[in-house]
Amino acid sequence: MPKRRSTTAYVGIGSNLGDRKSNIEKAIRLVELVKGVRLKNISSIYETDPAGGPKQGKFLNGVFKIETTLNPLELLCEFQKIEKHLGRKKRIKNAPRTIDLDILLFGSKKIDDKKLTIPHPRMHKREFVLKGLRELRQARML
Ligand code: PH2
Ligand code: MG
Ligand code: MG
Repeated sequence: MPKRRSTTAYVGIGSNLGDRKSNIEKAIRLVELVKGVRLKNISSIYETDPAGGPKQGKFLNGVFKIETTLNPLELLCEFQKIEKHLGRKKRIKNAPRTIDLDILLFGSKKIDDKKLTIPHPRMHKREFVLKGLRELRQARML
């Protein structure tokens, strides 16, 4: 089989239901097990006020960097499996969630699909995402 090219992608991770820290740790471990995904670096995890949606608890949020040979929809599918495995039930917009894995950037790709928009349409407005991305970029220069 021909070798697939690998792409650098950045992913937002968040939790505001149950044991948030444990949910994030478990999700990261599951991401590391996905074939075709290599975890490169993780930002600090921040506690953040919920943006939008109904009244709900604070989030823990972070950003991580991967190299992947999957395409964006394959990656989305793997992340949805992990979200489901960790007990995420409803797919209601902005509802509280045990775990949320959002593809923020996928190489320099722009995607506007029913299932997936890249760059993530709200990433520029979310300070915790920008902070995490900045942190990962700085780490790369050390
Ligand atoms: N995610 C949302 C909606 N609101 N607020 C914070 N602080 N962190 C999130 O990850 C978040 C949110 C929808 O995915
Ligand atoms: Mg999200
Ligand atoms: Mg999501």
